[in-house]
Amino acid sequence: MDFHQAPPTLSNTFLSDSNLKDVLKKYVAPDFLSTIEKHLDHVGELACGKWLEWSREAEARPPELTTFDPWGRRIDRIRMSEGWKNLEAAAATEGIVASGYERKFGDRSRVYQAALLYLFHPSSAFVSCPLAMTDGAARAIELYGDDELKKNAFTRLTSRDPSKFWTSGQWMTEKTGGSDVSGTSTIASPSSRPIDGFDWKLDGVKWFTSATTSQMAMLLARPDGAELGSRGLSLFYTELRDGNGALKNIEILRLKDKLGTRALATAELHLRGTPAKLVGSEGGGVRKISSLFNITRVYNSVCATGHFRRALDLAQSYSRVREAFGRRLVDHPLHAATLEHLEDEYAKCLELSFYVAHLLGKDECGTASEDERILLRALTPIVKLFTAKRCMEGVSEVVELFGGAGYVEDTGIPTLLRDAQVFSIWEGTTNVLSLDFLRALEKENAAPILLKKIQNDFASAIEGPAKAPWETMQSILKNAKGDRASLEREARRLAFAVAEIVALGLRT
Ligand code: MFK
Repeated sequence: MDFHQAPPTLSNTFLSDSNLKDVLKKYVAPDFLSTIEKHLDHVGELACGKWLEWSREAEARPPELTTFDPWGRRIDRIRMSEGWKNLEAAAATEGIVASGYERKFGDRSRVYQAALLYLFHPSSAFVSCPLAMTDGAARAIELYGDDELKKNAFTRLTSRDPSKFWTSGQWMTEKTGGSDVSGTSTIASPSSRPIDGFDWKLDGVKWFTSATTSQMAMLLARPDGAELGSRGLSLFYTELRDGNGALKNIEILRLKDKLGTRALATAELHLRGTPAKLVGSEGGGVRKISSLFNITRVYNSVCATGHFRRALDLAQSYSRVREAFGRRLVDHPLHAATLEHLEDEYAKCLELSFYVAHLLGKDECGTASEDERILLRALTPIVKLFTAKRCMEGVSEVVELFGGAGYVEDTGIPTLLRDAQVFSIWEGTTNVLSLDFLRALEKENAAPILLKKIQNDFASAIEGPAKAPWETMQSILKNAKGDRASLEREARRLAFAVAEIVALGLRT
């Protein structure tokens, strides 16, 4: 008789996730918890139903760029799948960005939002990417925008109404560099004919722009005559299209052919006199846009953790239906131990990302202590780099746990691996973030605060499971005093040691 292997299955991704429920209990008071859980139950159902179908459709129909109409007129139109559009609308309706700004649950609103995002991301075909930038743009406008930006753009970015909801791009990367933006050659000059307050025009090429179908973007450019290097950059706001949907003095040079995130339109853009507004005063562009990328880094962490969870759910499910050597995979001690190890790594990601989301919510609501504000600054690069790497390693292991099936495209497992690779690249690579952690130690004098937090709150962890990373951290900090080059060489080891200590401390 013919043998057919049973596929892995998913059920309500909230109800089946006891880890998520436990971490929520840590941060959310019981009176809020029941309201939040009701919504998450609904979202968990969508994530294994309609959203999953739409995300598959979005993956199967990647964006297509049409550069010219049949008569040779330049149109630069990107066709997105229905699945993608439906997912964007659903994200608005469920308030994935809005929940962070309505602040219905006070300083716990970011924790609630993190739970929504964590459930949404793995069934979103990376609609989570424009959402991250949208949220970051809303935060930058909240901090630096004028009344007009707050009234119009901010309201749209945080809307629950799909017909009003806007997403935002974040254009930093140019050919000269993505990590190092000091060579940015996009020039901003005062416009001789400003329209609707767009009193600057931009000229240059942006080399990587994710979610080019967004309605607006926040970007770095150099006002004509400003100093060279990153200090001469300012933060600008632009709206991409006019009332007829035509791009405003922007040409799409091409869509990127990427390893993963294939449902997401990532483009090279030529700005040719694109109308823009300055956000805040001139200068300080990198500092201002850091308010945006510190949000996207938290999003990246939550999404990487959700992505890891999805891969594990599938591997767990498969281990219960697949038999080999006369037993289910899960009944093989080594297979079970491998899964348990991955569950441990995932649990660290979950602890870290929700802790940082919790600090973010407190910071934004003005309830964070000075120590917590500094911990948020120092741990944002840490949680981003740690979750990205652990997710990628974990998903790679999951591919192997599926055997040959994990290597076959239409099982959907290879997509998980290709997509996981991006988490450690965009929004700061592992090395850039390790150095950003050093920046936080130096600029904010974060080391004593971090050490105090660890010694006070994680004492049993550093005497137990986190003993080794604790010793690593102490020896790096002690040996590198005064020698910048050796500290930089050790920055990555230091960052992972800190991540391990905090994650294990939160778990212990
Ligand atoms: C599913 C989830 C999806 C996630 C969204 C994906 C969207 C993808 C789109 C993209 O990938 S957009 C590109 C993302 N690019 C980056 O993240 C840039 C990575 N490079 C860095 O982070 C570099 O470290 C940096 C560009 C910041 C280096 O710039 P500089 O100008 O050489 O750094 P400098 O001089 O140390 O800092 C300039 C100012 O910014 C200083 O403030 P002051 O002007 O007040 O002195 C710094 O303190 C401040 N700053 C830098 N990083 C900061 C920060 N402030 C707070 N937090 C930070 N992280």
